[in-house]
Amino acid sequence: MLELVHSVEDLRKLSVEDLPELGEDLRKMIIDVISTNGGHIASSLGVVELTMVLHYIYNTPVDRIIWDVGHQTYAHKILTGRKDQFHTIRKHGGLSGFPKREESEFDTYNVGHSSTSISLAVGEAVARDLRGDDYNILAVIGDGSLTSGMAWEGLNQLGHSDINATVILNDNDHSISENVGAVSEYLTRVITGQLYNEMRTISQRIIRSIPFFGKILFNLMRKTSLGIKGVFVPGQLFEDMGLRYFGPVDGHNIELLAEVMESLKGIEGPKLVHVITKKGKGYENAECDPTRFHGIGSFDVATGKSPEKKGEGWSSVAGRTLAHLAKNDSKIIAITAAMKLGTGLAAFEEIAPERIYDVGIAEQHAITFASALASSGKKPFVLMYSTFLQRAVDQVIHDIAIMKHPVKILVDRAGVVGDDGETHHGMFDIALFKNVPGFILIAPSKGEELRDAILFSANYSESPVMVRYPRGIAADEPVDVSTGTPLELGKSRVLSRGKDVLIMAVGDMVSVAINTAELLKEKGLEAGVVNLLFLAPLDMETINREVADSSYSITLENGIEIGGIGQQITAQLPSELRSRVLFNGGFPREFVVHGSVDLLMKKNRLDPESLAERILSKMNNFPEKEE
Ligand SMILES: Cc1ncc(C[n+]2csc(CCOP(=O)(O)OP(=O)(O)O)c2C)c(N)n1
Repeated sequence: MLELVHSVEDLRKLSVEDLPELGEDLRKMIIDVISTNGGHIASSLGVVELTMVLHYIYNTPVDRIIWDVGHQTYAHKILTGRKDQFHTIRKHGGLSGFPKREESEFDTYNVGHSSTSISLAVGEAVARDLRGDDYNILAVIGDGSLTSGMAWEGLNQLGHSDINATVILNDNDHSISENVGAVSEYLTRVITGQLYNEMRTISQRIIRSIPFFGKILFNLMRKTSLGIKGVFVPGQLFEDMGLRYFGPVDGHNIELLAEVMESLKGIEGPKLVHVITKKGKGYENAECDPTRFHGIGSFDVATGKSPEKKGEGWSSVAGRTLAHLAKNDSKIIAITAAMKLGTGLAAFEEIAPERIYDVGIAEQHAITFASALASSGKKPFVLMYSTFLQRAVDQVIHDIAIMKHPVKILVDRAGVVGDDGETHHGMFDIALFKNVPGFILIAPSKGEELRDAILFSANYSESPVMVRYPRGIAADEPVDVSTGTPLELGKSRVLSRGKDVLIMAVGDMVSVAINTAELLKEKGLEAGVVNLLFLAPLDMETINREVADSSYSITLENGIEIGGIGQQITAQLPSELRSRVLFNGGFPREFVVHGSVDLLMKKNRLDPESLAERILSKMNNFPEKEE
């Protein structure tokens, strides 16, 4: 069936009866391509029917579908004219793994972070109404994304308005892991209470059919107590907030879904449709383990197995170290905002399940929650990806730094992350946090140093500490987390010395610096390497001394160059040494697109070969040659 469909117009030529077969074809294509390219397969498989029905019933792209997070849009991409490019998804130069306006007019907004869809829908609807236009606006949001405050801020405005917009709540009971919190429990009650509700609906009908008093009695019962209201209308919470609630609807029943969506077109005002789906639907391996198949690298379709990885990843080192420390230190508490597995906290959960808090997709809350724990004598560690920590900049400053609460923030996926692209690279954490007064900022260069930085953080209670580390492999062999030496506060490490060039590097760029120094050696230059390790406080004593001992210097960091630590170092050098800095190596002030980390490094001339070339050419053209 998919061979007949190149566009939404082709889709709309089919009959509803054709859609199940089309759904099968879509699933097959998604599984085939993602098993090679990797990606967010389980979420995308779960919304195949919903995606087909939305494009079938609504007049997209005039009607607007606003996807939340956007990781579930693979069927959407295939149906909206990108079938032939789908095999390029998440590859450099190919389709993005997330909606992207530059790619298609069907992609209403560029997204990747969760819980923005309702705010976007409200904003778009207000603009539409001010223009006097008339089209439908639909926000598709998952139950996981509904755990975020931002979603409720959007609902708060929407429910209090007469804006004509529809929220489609795609409820699969999962965030990345199983969903958590009171909202999730509420939705489960709505679903499991459905039968009960149906019985109550029958009794409502009977009450209402009593001549004259029936209607009064019914209204009285609806209004008197929340308990009674709750059983009359499932999703009463949303009704109470001013949205009309429809559902729960089986999200894999195409005919029913199509009927509901069609009838909604005639209903004005804010509405919420509660659609129940199964994450990973149609691919048994993903249905059985939706968490692993949430975001996955390449895998074998038949077995669902992923290729063995060599070495130990940074997240795993962080999680295991913390778990080890937690065994003997009951004050240690681990906090994640819906990223338990990604941040390596599975190890911690095994050891101290009562001291791990998954707060849902609530980065701001996670930070402020940790602040109060720290002020009450606990040792909270918040493990969060750099890109998602952007959500909580003010909480870091206002709720932690000003009061100097000794919260420890382990910033995972700092720097370029690869295939997820510009919404997910951790480019800004150094620039955002290096100047927050009182914060200690550490960038370990290898697995053992991460372990030691965590050990330092656990023992340090004078101020908050942030430790940043990248995505990928931290050590060839599993790091021994049972040992370690805490770092010395504010001390950089001189790894080698060279009279010609000094490379001062941050974190994972230290190994790049070492390789660059080797290449320079082949060209007859003596190059030294400093592992900066502490970005705040900076070890200016060591830096000044080493810069003075080399003719030229550069800095290297996996983050944005402007406002980065390199520029800060240059600014803090005594004026007579400042001119020795050839350049500050980092990413330009642009959003970095998706592609493998190696490729992105090369493209931005941050790999050893390019760096050696840049150093040599700068030296040759340097106006104020020293010596
Ligand atoms: C602000 C933010 N924090 C964390 C994430 C990582 N993340 C991506 S999808 C996801 C789970 C979303 O769950 P849900 O909305 O229910 O969608 P599902 O994958 O279950 O379809 C999370 C936590 C994110 N994209 N944005």
